[in-house]
Amino acid sequence: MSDEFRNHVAGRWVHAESGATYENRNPAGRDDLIGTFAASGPVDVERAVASARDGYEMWSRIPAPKRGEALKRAGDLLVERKEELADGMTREMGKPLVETRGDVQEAIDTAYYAASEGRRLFSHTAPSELSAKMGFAVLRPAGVFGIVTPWNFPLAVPSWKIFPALVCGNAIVWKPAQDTPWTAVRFVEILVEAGVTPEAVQLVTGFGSEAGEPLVKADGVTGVSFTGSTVVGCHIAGLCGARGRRVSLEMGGKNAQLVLDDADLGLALEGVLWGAFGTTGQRCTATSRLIVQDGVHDELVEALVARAGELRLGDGRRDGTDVGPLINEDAREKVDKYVRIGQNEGAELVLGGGIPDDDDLSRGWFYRPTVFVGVEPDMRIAQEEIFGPVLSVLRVSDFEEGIAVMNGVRYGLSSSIYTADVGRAFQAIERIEAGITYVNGPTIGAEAHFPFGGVKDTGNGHREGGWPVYDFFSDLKTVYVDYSGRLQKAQIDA
Ligand code: UN1
Repeated sequence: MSDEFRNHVAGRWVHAESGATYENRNPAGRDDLIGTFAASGPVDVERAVASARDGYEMWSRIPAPKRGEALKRAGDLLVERKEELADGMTREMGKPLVETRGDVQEAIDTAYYAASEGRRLFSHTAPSELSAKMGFAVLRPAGVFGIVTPWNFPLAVPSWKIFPALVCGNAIVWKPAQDTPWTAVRFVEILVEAGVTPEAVQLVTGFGSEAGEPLVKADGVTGVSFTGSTVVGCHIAGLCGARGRRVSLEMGGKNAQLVLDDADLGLALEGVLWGAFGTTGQRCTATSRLIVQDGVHDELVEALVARAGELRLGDGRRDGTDVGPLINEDAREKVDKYVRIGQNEGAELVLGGGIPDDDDLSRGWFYRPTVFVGVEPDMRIAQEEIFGPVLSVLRVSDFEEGIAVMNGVRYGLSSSIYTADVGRAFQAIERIEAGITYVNGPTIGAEAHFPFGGVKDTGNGHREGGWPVYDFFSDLKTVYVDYSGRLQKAQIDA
């Protein structure tokens, strides 16, 4: 007997209208069935959005500081259940417990930040050009937001969207990735238990084409916040554009770590191991290119191959596991396809490049940490997002070439430079085309209270995290108060 999980619609836990369900299994061992989940369709989405409109009416009238208090309680519940959530999340998507604990912690940090934002939600005021007149702007709740999220950070990434949306007074309809519905059910339970108006939090699980797309198109949706691939994100943006809806997109990456001759190589090595193989390379911030200056190239590559070859693949719930499985069969096929592409392009495979043959890994979607050297900037493995444990190493002769290679891709999310030269570091900060640059740190490690997002094909100009996200989830109203007692004409009487 496995557990059966439902949608959260109109304040109740309900089956999909059609009764359809789907199974979700552990990617580290496919005979471990986590449960069955609602395979939602357009009718479920329509009901959820209709109820969310009511939820919005109720929740938006609660003063923002009080909304913040509910989020504070949600943060406290996440603290209490951290271990249980981390364990379930690892079972559901595979990354080691140390990482899923970090995922929960990121949601806790976001909860507390958003909770305190209930007492700020600052806006601007400025002097009027006329006397006895005042102007200021206020943030207002905007409506109902469609939230569409990925499986690689099943709690952290949704929390970046849902906590800010809620503290701003909106209702949400959430379509989580089909591979991580368990975490979504648990998160919604926590939000309701913490005191968020139940109708302000609607959950419809299932597949993109059957539930995600109807959500983006549904009447009554004010805007959409999406994290996922660039192809899907641009499709969603088209649907939103045609309907005049706001949309925040967090999409692909091809992040690079640049190591100059004067870098601390030990530090650079630790950084690339964590950046490339953490979360099995399944992060939008993962290091998928290592760009190394001539003078230290061979030494760094040799150490990298030795260390990466020692990483222990396995079930993330088992002690000692460094790298978990890929999320599913399609993901593993995609990674393997790119490895063949890299070989055909003439890159040299120096580590991994296949499915491990150990018996106890055969039930999961494991893939060996893989390193290519001799990669040229125009090869597909240097240009396209692979989303797996595959690192492409590129050799450059100097800083200028390093920056050119770094910027020579369509994406621009995260980036990193290792150098002891402060001037070079600041030049890199100025010239790297990315939303995030780390100096002497890996490409991963974003913190909840700083803006997160990318340039070029990674995003559409919005940011999550930090302070800017509260503007996305609010409407801005400008207020003029004329207390002169006479008609004053702006621009004319001035
Ligand atoms: C993502 O990969 O979708 O900086 C988000 C990091 C994490 C967030 C990653 N804190 O890698």
